Amino acid sequence: MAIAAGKTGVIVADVQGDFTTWKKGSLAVNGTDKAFVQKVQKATETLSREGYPIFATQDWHPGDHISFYTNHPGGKAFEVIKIEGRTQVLWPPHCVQGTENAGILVDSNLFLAVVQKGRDTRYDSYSGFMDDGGQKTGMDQILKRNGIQKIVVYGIATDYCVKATALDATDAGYKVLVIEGLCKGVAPETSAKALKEMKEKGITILKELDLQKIKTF
Ligand code: VGL
Ligand code: ZN
Repeated sequence: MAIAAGKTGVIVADVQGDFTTWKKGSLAVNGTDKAFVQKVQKATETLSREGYPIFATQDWHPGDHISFYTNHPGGKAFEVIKIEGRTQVLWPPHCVQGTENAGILVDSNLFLAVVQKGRDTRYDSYSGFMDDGGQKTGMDQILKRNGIQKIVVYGIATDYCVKATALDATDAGYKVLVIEGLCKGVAPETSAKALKEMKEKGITILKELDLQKIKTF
């Protein structure tokens, strides 16, 4: 194992069938074809081989989840509404617990732990650390238990899960690096804004996987 690798972990965010064009997902994000997922798989294998512990997030909703437009009479897909003062995008039903397309497409043998999120019907949860109601997932504890102080984040979607996870990690005191070329976003404008916001928060953005830069960030 590489000497400097001990304190850095990797979070692979929501690389699940429903978010991909490859699997004809219900919330397929542009550019998430088979080649993209294979690129993420290869990069994750490389980082694992280099000794970095790999963690994953998995969007894991009950069928009656608040984020599904089908659970709001008259609601439309991608409509933005307010719920108790919170902004909520109404999504097509996706990542329903136990369905095939809720499965993670990266080889699960690479993961030390998978953190599921969005399990509470009442709250959405883009972040791997906590939901919109402030309820924490196990992520922070798991990372701490493994001595992780710096994290590398990539996956789907740049403008939702990747952004929220990276920002929450920063707030929780981790140093964070995002690999842009291993992410895809729901929309170009919000993805550009997300990258800008992350940079402004002090998050390092790499275009592509660069082991030297990951060793020293
Ligand atoms: C996500 C949309 C809906 C994400 C989750 O984790 O990026 N996006 N649910
Ligand atoms: Zn979701």
